[in-house]
Amino acid sequence: MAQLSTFRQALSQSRRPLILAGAGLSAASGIPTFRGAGGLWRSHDAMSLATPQAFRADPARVWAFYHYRREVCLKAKPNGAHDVVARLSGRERAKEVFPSAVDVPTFVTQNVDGLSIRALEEGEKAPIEMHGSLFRTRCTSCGTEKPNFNSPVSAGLVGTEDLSKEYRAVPLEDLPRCQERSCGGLLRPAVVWFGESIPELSRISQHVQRADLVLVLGTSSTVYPAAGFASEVRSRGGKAAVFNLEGTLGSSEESDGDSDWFFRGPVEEMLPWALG
Ligand code: BJW
Ligand code: ZN
Repeated sequence: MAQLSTFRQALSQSRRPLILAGAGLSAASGIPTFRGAGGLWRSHDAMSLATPQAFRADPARVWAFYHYRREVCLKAKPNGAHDVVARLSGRERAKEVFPSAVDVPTFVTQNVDGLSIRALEEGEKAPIEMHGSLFRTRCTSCGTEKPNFNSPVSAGLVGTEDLSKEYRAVPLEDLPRCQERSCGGLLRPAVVWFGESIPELSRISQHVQRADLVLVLGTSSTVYPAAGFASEVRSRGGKAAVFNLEGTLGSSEESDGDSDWFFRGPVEEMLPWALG
C-alpha cells in the first residue's frame, strides 16, 4: 500500500510531531461521541447544555448532564488507542516511531473523559486537555479549580443521571458546592463551553506553529480552534494524517479533505497497524 510507506517515512523524518485527538479515540471505551450516530448532541441540545448561558439559566439541568457523563467515564476503561498514544508519550516508544524527533510528540486532546491520562504509565508525558476535564471543578465564586472524582459529584444529583427519565429539578444548595473555607459557592465543571476561551491556547498554538507532522485521531474537525490545526500545519509545508471511521468533506479512499494520508476505520485498529 503506497500510502503506508510514505506515511512511515514521514514518521521517521518528523522532528516535531503533534497528535490531536477527539471523541472517536474513546468510542471503543463506550463513551458516546458528540456528532454522528449515537452522538450526544443528537439527543441533547448542545446550546442548552454546553454554554455558560445554559449554566446560568439552569445549573441543575447542566449538572445532571455532567453527572451522567462523569458516571459513564468512571466506569469506562482506556482502550487500545489510548494505550498506543500513551506509549508514544514515553521516550522509548517515541524514539522507535519518531527517530528524528527532538522530543516525545506533543499530545493535545479535545476529550474531557480523562481516559488518556488514565492510560499513562510511569515516565509518559500527560496530554494537554484543551477542552478541560469532567473531573475538575471550578468555583463560580472564588475561582478555585480542583480535581474532583467524587461519585456522585453531589448527593442531590443521585438519580438524575438517567437522562431518559423525566428531569427532576435539584435545589441549588444540593448541587456541588465549594469546600474552600467559608466559600460554599456553586461549582461548575472545568470544561470549555462554546464561546469560552481555551485556557491553554497560547501553549498549544506554539506547538501547532512548530509541528511538521500532525496525526488527527477520531475528530469530526468541526469545533474551532482545534478544527484548524491540521490546515495550519499543512499551510507551512507540514503533513497531516487523519484516522477516522468516516471521511469528511472532500475525502476519497486515500485522502481526506485536509490531509496527506487518510486511514479510514476504527482508530484503535488502524493506528497500531499504521505505526507498525
Ligand atoms: C471514530 C471512531 C473510531 C467515531 N475510530 N474514528 C471559527 C469558525 C467558526 C466558529 C468558531 C471559530 N472559532 C471559534 C468558534 C466558535 C466555536 C466553534 O468552533 N463552533 C463550531 C461548532 C463552528 N468554538 C468555541 O466556542 C471555542 N472557543 C473559542 O474558540 O473561544 C474564542 C472564540 C469564541 C467565540 C467566537 C470566536 C472565538 C470553544 C469550543 C469548546 C468545545 N466544547 C465541547 C464541549 C466540552 C465539554 C463537554 O464535553 O461537554 O468540546 S463541544 C464538543 O465538540 C467537545 C469536543 O471536544 C468537541 C469536538 O468534538 P469531536 O471530538 O470532534 O467529536 P465528534 O463527535 O464531533 O466527532 C467524533 C469523530 O470520531 C467523528 O468524525 C467520527 O466519525 C469519529 N469516530 N468512532 C475513529 N472508533
Ligand atoms: Zn469557592
